Amino acid sequence: MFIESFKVESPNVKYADNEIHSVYDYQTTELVHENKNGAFQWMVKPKTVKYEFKTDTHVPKLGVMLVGWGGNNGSTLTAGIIANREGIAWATKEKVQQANYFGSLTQASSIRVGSFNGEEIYAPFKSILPMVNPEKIVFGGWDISDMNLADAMARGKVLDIDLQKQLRPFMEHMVPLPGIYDPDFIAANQGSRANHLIKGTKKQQLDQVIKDIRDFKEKSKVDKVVVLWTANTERYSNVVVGLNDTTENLMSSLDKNESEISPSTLYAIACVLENVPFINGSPQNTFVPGLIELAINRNSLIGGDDFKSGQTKMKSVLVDFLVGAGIKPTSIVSYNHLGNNDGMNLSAPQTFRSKEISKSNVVDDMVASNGILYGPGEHPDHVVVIKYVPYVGDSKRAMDEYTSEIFMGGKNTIVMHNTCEDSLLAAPIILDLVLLAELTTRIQFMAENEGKFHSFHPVATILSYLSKAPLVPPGTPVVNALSKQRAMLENILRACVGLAPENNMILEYK
Ligand code: NAI
Ligand code: DG6
Repeated sequence: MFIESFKVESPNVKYADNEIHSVYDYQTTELVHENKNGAFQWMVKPKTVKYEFKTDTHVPKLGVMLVGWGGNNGSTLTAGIIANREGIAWATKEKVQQANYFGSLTQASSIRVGSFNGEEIYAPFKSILPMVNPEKIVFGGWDISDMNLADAMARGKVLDIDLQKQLRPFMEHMVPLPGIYDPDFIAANQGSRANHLIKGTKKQQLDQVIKDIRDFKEKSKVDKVVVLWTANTERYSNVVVGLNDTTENLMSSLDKNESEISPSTLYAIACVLENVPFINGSPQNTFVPGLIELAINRNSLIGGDDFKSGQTKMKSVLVDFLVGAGIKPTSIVSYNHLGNNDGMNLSAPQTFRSKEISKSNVVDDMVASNGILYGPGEHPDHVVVIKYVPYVGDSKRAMDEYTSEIFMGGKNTIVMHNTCEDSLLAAPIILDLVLLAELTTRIQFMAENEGKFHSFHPVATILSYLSKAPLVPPGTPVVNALSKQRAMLENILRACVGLAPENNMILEYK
């Protein structure tokens, strides 16, 4: 059964006018190893830590600024939200289609809240805590192409034409702000669309982005802004001692107009200085060490990297299943071809390399979790190929072959073929990222020995479910397995309303 909303009744939860306060017992373990009479022994000690959470329930008017607003993802997301807001329906060759939020964790998925009369009861994911309504978001952003969003939507060739016609009047007046362009960081084939640029030195470009954020906030009368990079994939920046390894060096390199500071890093510095959450939806190393240090010192949220939309999402489910079932993946080969502007940009070796890195590291935690299957340092062969095929446009083809070793030397080969509009997978993920980033800035918590409330670590691991290569604070485990990432996010939000983690034991019926 599905219910629309719920409220928790418990001595551990108080719903006040402006906040939800919860007291929560976190059940965890402490590991120690001992040498007893010459024998090495691991001891696992269960422990309970009391936490308190408080969530500000005042939902702000949210502004979202997209870097690369006029791209396929940016224009598709904007169009999709307007279509939902306006209740637009359009004719396809099969039926009359209604706007929806399919593919969005926050808007279109559910959580289990319990059972009633022998039936499982589910509620919308977004009903756990008050979240921004997507239809109230004010969109803005930058692009190095001056095309308005209606024309950009047409250029993207993602949405049905009847829908585009209805959306055009809502999008024609939306024109991105000029963007920071550095041809050294993206493919040369992008030069022809770069006609809308912030001029000047790197410092002047940074100052302009800061001014843009302030002006947007003022003009659109929003309470909060979140910025998200959905612009072209850049090449990696070189991380060099003295250049960008510390905040001091990064800021002094900025003053020296050092060429190795990428456009994405400039936008991110601007956001951190303005205390505006910044999310990187592409694979490049925008978050160089000096920037991470700046974000930590200023307690300003950063999250990324690279949207986890299709092939990688499937990989982080399938490999988790195989390794969890005691089956040993030994070779993973992932091809994809696509014909949109992202594909064209990725046809250059340097930008492809950024994507290859983020697509390749996604099974490491699952492999490392099973020392029965894999010896120390052992890893499956893992190859990623991306080809640009203009004809298929945004309709990406992804082909994967997983070969595994099974019982008694047998081999098991699974082959998958997925065809799907790339931007229709990415757009709802962008929405989730901005909504969850905003929500997490309203949550404060403390452990029993901490004495005062604080926010989450500014490096937002809570967004991992949506990222191919989750950015984590130094010394923190990276989790790629999709089910674990979702459970982490859901269980933290449940803790904020005093609900135990979903453990699927259903002991009541055993
Ligand atoms: P796109 O090429 O259609 O859009 C990118 C936009 O960014 C373009 O309009 C371009 O003019 C603009 N741009 C480039 N550099 C800029 C800068 N420095 N400042 C402002 N604007 C700039 O690409 P699409 O398909 O929208 O993808 C965007 C990004 O998202 C790419 O990096 C892609 O790899 C990444 N991504 C996409 C996924 C998907 O499923 N669609 C999944 C994972 C990541
Ligand atoms: C080709 O791989 C283009 C990329 O931008 C991907 O579409 C994107 O990274 C999505 O990757 P995945 O692995 O999440 O489907």
